[in-house]
Amino acid sequence: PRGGVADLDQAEEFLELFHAENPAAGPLSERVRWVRAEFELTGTYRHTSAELEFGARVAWRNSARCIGRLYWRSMRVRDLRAVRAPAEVAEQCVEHLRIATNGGKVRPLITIFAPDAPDAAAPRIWNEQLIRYAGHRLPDGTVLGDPRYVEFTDAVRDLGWAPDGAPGAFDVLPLVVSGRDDGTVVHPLPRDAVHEVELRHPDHPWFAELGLRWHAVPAISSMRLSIGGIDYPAAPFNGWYMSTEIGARNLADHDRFDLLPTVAQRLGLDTGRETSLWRDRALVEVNVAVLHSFAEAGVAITDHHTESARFLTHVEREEKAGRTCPADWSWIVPPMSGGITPVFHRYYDTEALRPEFVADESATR
Ligand code: HEM
Ligand code: NRG
Repeated sequence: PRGGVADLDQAEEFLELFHAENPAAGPLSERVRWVRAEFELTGTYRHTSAELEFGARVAWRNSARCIGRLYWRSMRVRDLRAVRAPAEVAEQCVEHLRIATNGGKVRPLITIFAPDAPDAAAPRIWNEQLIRYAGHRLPDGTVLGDPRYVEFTDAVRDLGWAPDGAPGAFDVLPLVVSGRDDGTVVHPLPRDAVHEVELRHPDHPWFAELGLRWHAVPAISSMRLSIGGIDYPAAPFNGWYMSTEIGARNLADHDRFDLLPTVAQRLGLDTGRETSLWRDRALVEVNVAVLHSFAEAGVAITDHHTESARFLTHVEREEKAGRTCPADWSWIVPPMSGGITPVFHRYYDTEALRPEFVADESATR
């Protein structure tokens, strides 16, 4: 439900889960009585810090598309529910990146800003992730940078932003945050808050000449966190990258950086016929370069074989704990070498569970 009206049924369902998994938290019935009364008076209720922390971690545990859930208990939660003003939200997103980056030893982290409430709308972060590269539409119709963000780049230009110097392929976009009554701020990210890795290949010196790089921390900022009927539209979170996200999608997709033809050509492969498997061979080398470069730079990253095995360990642990683990096969199976990872060879429970992260427009609109 939108417009700040919390849902009492969802609140009770969440409190039952919280007390079942946290027996030390005291009696459920008292807490439910309190929340009902608070709800009657104010139309909403306030999570305790322990409920908020648990709710955020379980929302990760319930993310059916995420292969990285083995460490769901270890995520740090920054309780910034008192922060609502757009400029302060932007500042705290920068602080989030600094804490999460941790000099390359990336820490899973979520920062939770003010929720929707009957008397006040939550702040909105317009960026899909805290760090993304601009897509500049050039006069000849081609795109310099990440084509996925052409529209967003045009929108922030309309708000007065421009890249430092001439447009490039890896210009970090500014944060855009708005509040219902406090307007919209455009907040460039300080350089030192954006850790990046320059990409090289262990066996091909020419690879470095391509001038490729990627940011160390994937921090999704466009999903609404929903806990016990309360909506937190501004709740950016991060873990670390799995190499295929960068090497097999961001740099490889035809509608993203589209690098396979370039790399295949530099490898001297026959791009004239599909049966040479030039795409597949180039794809492997791009992924080798991503893993090699992150490791050399001391930045945390995981590969799709390791992560697939970990994920099955996670599913097993969840079953031992008496829980089902919702998983979406089409997202869990990595975008390369699917059949040689163990996650390919089975089916998963698909029933959605709450608390959850929701990718609907309500996080940004
Ligand atoms: C999706 C890995 C941490 C929540 C994904 C995907 C991968 C992944 C590979 C699929 C992405 C895609 O295909 O675009 C990891 C790894 C982590 C991690 C290696 C390391 C710790 C987290 C954390 C959260 C999270 C901390 C939330 C607290 C999600 C969600 C999605 C997702 C909600 C679906 C995103 C969407 O619908 O676009 N993750 N993840 N993950 N992950 Fe994780
Ligand atoms: N594929 C996206 C990121 C999606 C989430 N992946 C994670 N999340 N690893 C990309 O930027 O390539 N995480 O919280 O670590």
